[in-house]
Amino acid sequence: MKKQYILILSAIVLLSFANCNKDNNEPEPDPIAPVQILVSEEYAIGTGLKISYYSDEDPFVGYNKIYFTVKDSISGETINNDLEITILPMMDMGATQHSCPTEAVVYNSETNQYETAIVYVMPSNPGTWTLTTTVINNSNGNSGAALFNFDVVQPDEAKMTSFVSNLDPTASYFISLIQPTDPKVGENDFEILINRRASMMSWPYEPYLTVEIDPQMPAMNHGSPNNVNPVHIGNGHYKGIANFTMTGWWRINMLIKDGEGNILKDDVYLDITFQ
Ligand SMILES: [Cu+2]
Repeated sequence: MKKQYILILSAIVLLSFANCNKDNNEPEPDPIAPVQILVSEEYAIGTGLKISYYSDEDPFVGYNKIYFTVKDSISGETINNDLEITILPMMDMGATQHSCPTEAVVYNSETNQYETAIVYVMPSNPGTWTLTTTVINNSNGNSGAALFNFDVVQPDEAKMTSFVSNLDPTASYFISLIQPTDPKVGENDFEILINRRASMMSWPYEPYLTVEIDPQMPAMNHGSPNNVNPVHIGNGHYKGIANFTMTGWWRINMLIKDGEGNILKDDVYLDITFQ
């Protein structure tokens, strides 16, 4: 009887310890850290590698941050060096095919992921998007590609806008909103990426433009003070400050000039609504 009691007591003590250890070892989830969404997972044929395509949200028309995790398809081990990765997004619209703006793929040693960004310029339907991700494994010389299929949706509030130059009807420009991702009352970093469509396959960034912004609340007929015009900070990214003096619907009106000060477009805008 006494022996049984001791056994049960020991079991309870052991279980308590087990629980303690579990609690201590499991990292607390960071409520602020964005959770990556797995968009698609494919084998890079010929490399023995499996590539996972992650994103902050489901693919949308606009500037998409993209993260690749590359694993050995047999061992499951994450491959984190000596890979050269290139990407080719394509939209098949039946009669025409086209690509879209992309950024360089860079390795992030803190997350063991390869990071890039793509501006999907149209939603799926009509047409389909694919992303070909080519891997060269420098450690063994193997190379191959993974082909991802996925849908691209149009957000309720556009995160990308395009315009045709007043000076050249063949020149189309694409302005993608990067920041703010979480707008608030007060001064917000306002960052955009500007690309030009040189051809269906070539969408270079535009580093030589001048951007003047004028945030307005169309429903209330007022603007705001202390805005800072975005200036080029590299790779076609322009960064300034948009001051939102209250919550609600804001329209960031933009005046775009070329390097010589000629106006390319004076009525292009992006809307930002927040509560
Ligand atoms: Cu298209």
